[in-house]
Amino acid sequence: MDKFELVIGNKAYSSWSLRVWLALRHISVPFTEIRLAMDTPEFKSRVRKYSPTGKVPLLKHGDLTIWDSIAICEYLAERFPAARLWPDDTAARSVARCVSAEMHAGFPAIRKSMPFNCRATGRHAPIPPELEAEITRVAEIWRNCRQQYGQTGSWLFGRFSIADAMYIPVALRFVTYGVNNLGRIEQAYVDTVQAYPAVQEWIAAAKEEKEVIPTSEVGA
Ligand SMILES: N[C@@H](CCC(=O)N[C@@H](CS)C(=O)NCC(=O)O)C(=O)O
Repeated sequence: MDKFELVIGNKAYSSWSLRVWLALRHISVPFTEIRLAMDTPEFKSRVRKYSPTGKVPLLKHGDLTIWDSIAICEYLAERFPAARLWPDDTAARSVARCVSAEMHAGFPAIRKSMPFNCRATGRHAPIPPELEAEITRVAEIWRNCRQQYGQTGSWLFGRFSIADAMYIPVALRFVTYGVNNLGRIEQAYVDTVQAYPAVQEWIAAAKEEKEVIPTSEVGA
């Protein structure tokens, strides 16, 4: 099989990179990681060599280039069915796709007011009503998925799935910005995320990074 190359941004700041990295790690296929430091003078020219959008993440597999996180996850799910990156049950799979799409396309207030910064804790973000509403919706998604589909494990649909890859960076944002008024089920999900070895490995690597992007360092 052709080798996989994953182009990512800073581990400290790139939530979309984390999502696909987690999916790749889950299927246990070897891959080469190409890390491009974002917000630097050379980032755009370097990333343009790989990506038509000038954004990360991007997966190269042989001649194929895939430049969007959901498309990368779907590709991996198709190529590695044994990894069961989506739930087996049709209804659960449809819901998993809905909540994944909701994350991929939505939650602008969370993204804007709580920039991904997995090295940091103890940060504070003002919580205007639109941010509160999005936090409430995320909590509702986690609670509903765990209650309806999560009986076989501690992830949203029991086993780890693409839906978890999508929401893990949100859980880490809640840790960074101290969103701790979650219900018992949702907090248990955050605990699952924090205890996951792949997440711990990513955060440890992020802590080794030297670059600082001031616009992502908020709430100190
Ligand atoms: N829709 C894209 C979003 C990718 C994206 O926004 N990536 C950010 C990093 S998390 C990026 O490349 N930012 C650098 C820039 O825009 O210069 C996906 O799902 O992959």
